[in-house]
Amino acid sequence: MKVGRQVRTMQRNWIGRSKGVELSFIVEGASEPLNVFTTRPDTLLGVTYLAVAAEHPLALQAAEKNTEVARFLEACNRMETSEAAMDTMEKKGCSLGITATHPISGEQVPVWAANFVLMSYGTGAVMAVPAHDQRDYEFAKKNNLLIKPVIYPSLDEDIDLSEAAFTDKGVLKNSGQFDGLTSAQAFTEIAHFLTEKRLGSVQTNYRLRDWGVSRQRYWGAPIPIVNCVNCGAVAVPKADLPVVLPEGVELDAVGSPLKKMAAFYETTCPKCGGAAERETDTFDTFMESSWYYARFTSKDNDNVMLDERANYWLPVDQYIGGIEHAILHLLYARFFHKLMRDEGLVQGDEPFTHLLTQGMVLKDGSKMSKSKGNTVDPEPLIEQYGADTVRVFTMFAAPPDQSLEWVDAGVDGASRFLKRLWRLVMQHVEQGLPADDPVILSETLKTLRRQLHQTIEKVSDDMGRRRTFNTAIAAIMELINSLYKAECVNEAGRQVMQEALEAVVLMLSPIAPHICHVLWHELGHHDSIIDCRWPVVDASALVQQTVELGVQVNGKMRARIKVPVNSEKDFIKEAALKDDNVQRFVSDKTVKKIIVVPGKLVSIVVT
Ligand code: ANZ
Ligand code: ZN
Repeated sequence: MKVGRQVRTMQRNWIGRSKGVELSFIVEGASEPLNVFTTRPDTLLGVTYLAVAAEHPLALQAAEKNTEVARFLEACNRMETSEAAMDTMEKKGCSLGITATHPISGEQVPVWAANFVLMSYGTGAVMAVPAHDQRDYEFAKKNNLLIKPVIYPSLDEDIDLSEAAFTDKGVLKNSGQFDGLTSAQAFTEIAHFLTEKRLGSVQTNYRLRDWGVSRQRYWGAPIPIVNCVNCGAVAVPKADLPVVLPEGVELDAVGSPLKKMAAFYETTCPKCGGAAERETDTFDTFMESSWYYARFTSKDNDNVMLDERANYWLPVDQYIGGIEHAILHLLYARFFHKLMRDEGLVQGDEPFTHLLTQGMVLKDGSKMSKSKGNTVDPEPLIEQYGADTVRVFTMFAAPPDQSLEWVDAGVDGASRFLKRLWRLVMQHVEQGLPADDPVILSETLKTLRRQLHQTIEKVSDDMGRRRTFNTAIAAIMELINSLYKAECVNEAGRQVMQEALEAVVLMLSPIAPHICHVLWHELGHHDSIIDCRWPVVDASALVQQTVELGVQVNGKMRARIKVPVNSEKDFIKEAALKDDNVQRFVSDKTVKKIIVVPGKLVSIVVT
């Protein structure tokens, strides 16, 4: 899956928008009805019990009178309640000894407490439909609870509930007035029925929890709020901003040291002037990392968060980060950007245009990490080979979105490559720079020039669009091989060599800036390479001037000839017959027929 789509899916799941119905079951003797949230109101007539979270008020109430319930809740308190843990742990429960009235059938259904119900989602209670929900099914089997099927693939098909629940949508049965409706129709009809009876309503729930942005820590941006007993939370007036944290703080104690620094927190209320306290919590670091990219555009402005430069630069063209940021950081940054948009600080809807999630650097197959002590410090390598070499090596080792196995020996290869380029430039400039008088290029030089411009085309695409720097470097390496082999002795040859070396140095300069800067000057320039334009593809150089054709005599390949593109057929026939090797097979025979397959083949038939 493309990363962009993958990240969007992860964010969508994280937000977890879910449309369902919230409905009430009346509990005999309880002051409040028991509310549940369901995404499958079509299964309502299949409800055979209700399950509440261990922290649910009904469970707590039952525990007061029932020691078994109390013990169960106690055990639940000790369990991990992360959703991941919930999925795999054993489903346990305990009857609360009470029943609730089914809103449609009027039947009494037992109420249980269960460890798989989250207090923090929906209403903290579920209507259990063991015939159509696998979790409810397992729980019902284990606790001998009723399983009542109400959804079937069609009216004349049966379902098999001996092994598992039937979780697909389908057609309703055993559901009284709703029999025969499809699941989708029943969603609407049952929601309507419950709304009319004031027993329920359509609800949209989100898995996403509120983002608590404050932390009880010293490090972090101060929250510019003053807490006043009379006025509540009051914003620090603009004139008093920024609130600056005290320095020289002792960080050894538990809890925030700010709470112990009266000099920091004792203040007066901006509203009523009474004694008040400054907020001692600071912002979560995610808070600032959610908009730093925007602040970069206006970093020297002390009066506002962002000025008009933000709209000039934003959105960020290319954002790079690890996949571990797919959800929290990237989602918060998007929220924050929309907040800034609504406040009129930025114009666009999204902070980043493209996302590249970089791979990991591996050493001996495992992730480099400080705790494992298997990290490589690039400093000694930079010391030994220079930063350019280390950069070429890293960029060449793998495409940026894949993991890279760090092999020290690879640095040597990168070093040899740069030295090769260095020698090629030096050999060339030793003979003085070529003049730029007009010249006629031989076929060989035209071919070389074609490879040069094909390389510019490929490298531009690899770097600019595909972001595969490794294949860009590989293409430059191939070009350098060809330049070594080429005999560029005459004026025309030296001009092509000059053009090629300039392009190579320009293309390599983002990756090996130092050496390229020097080579650029060696090639006769006085400006800085960093200010120079990227090389441009000469479309006319890409046109293949000659084409190679195979020549067969009586079906056997005997030669390959080169002819100018768009040659006349007669010219091609003549060229084929003139070839030395072809002559050996035709000279003493009679040519019966010559067939030319344009761009491919000449076939000669002799007897
Ligand atoms: C009855 C039912 C029948 C359900 C059926 C599903 C299938 P999403 O899509 O994630 O929103 N549920 C509701 N609140 C819960 C809680 N606090 N803890 C654990 N589970 C809870 O899931 C909604 C479904 O998850 C709800 O729909 C409910 O089970 C359960 F054939 O209700 B359903
Ligand atoms: Zn006040």
